[in-house]
Amino acid sequence: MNKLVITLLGLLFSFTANAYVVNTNGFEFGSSWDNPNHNVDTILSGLEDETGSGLTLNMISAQTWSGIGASTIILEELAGYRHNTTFGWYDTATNSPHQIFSGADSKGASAVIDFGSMLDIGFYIDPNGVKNNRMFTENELNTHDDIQVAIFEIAELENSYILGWEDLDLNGGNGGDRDYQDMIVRVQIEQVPEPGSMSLLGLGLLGLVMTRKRMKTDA
Ligand SMILES: [Ca+2]
Ligand SMILES: [Ca+2]
Repeated sequence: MNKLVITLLGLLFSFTANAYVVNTNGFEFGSSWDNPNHNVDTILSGLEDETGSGLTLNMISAQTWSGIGASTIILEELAGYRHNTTFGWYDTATNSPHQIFSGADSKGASAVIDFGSMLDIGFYIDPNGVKNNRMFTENELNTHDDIQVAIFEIAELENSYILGWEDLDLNGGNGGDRDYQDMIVRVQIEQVPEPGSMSLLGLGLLGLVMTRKRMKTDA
């Protein structure tokens, strides 16, 4: 029984690398016009988290989230528009915008947001601070349905994502450099705590222990 518990704990807390592993799942980035001349996947693979542990970033197509709030931090801004571009969240029912970061906010700026209730939300940027340039995590809201943000799920952390924005209108493939690093933001979605989740985990362990004991008795 002790061995079983130790093995489970080991799986929960073991990390293997010291940098981020980035899986783009076949998505192709362009050649960046910015200095440094890197795409978002290269930049993210060089990141380290607070503990120096490695994390796995899987690119996903999820474009909206459900939650009661969020924690956000700007990881990087590399574009010419970086002094003016704003970032915020919107209620998908109304598309009403709520600014989180102003253009003056820069790398390292963080914020905690309360949605006011359980909502379906997305995130947006206003490139160069111009509302008419607005780009959304829901690509069907963008001109030509363009994907203006690369969204990565952090595999080892709950409800944690990294958004890498391309701030030039891709214009159906005729614009932008597709480097998706003009603004890189990490977000953690706050969800309603599930009081039963810990006791369910406990029941699962108990089930495993009981099965093993029964096998021993049979043998
Ligand atoms: Ca800025
Ligand atoms: Ca770009």
